[in-house]
Amino acid sequence: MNDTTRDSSQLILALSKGRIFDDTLPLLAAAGIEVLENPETSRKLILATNDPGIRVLIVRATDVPTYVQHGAADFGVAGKDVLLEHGGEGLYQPIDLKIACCRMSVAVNAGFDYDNAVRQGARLRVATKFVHTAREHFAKKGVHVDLIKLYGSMELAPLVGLSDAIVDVVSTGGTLRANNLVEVEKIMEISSRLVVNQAALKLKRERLQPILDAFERASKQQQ
Ligand code: PRT
Ligand code: MG
Repeated sequence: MNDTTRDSSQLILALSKGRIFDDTLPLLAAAGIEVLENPETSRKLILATNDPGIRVLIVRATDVPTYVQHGAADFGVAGKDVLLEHGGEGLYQPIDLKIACCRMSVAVNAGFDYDNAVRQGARLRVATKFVHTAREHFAKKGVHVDLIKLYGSMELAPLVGLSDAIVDVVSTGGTLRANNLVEVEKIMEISSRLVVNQAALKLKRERLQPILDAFERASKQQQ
């Protein structure tokens, strides 16, 4: 990146492709910002907007908090699931945007009696990408678990005997049903948050505040 990114009038927004990008577009529009390229068709990772002072970085969903924490991006949008795993260090989280909504749940094979296993004090093997959230959830319940860290396709783990249960985000429930899994416990509701680099919030407040205000108004109208 060139030196212009260190100019306090320049803003960098980190987004992931897919649902977060798509759901953030109307919020950007409310702030008068239009992204000039489509990340689904362009191979570019830094996208221009109609405002020469604002650019969009396309990164993996789980990497958004990291870019913002280190100031490589001034602000970003990330799911609560991702933020809980990251820990939120160096990040200011001013707005729940109420986009990309889903829930974090425990799911098992349709034939597995989860409640009984819990009652019996069985030690459960749980596969998940969300190890911090899962550890905390089962610790609160007093259930002993062996956590198996995966990076995707958690639904496969119980089907092939890798685990007794999974902790994953669910929206329609279609993926669970298609794999003969059932949701046995909801851990929490999930939505995406605006995250802002703490130093950028101070140094670039003048540029950031109108955008944060527009995001807040637009996300309230969407509810
Ligand atoms: O896909 P990638 O590995 O790059 O990363 P990611 O899965 O973290 O990113 P992405 O873009 O898929 O999700 C970004 C954010 O969207 C997540 O951090 C969540 O906060 C939120 N979100 C909302 C979801 C879903 N809904 C969702 N359904 N994230 C993932 N899913 C998955 C779910 O785990 C299941 O495997 O989509 C699949 C289909 O869900 P059903 O229930 O509709 O069938
Ligand atoms: Mg995904």
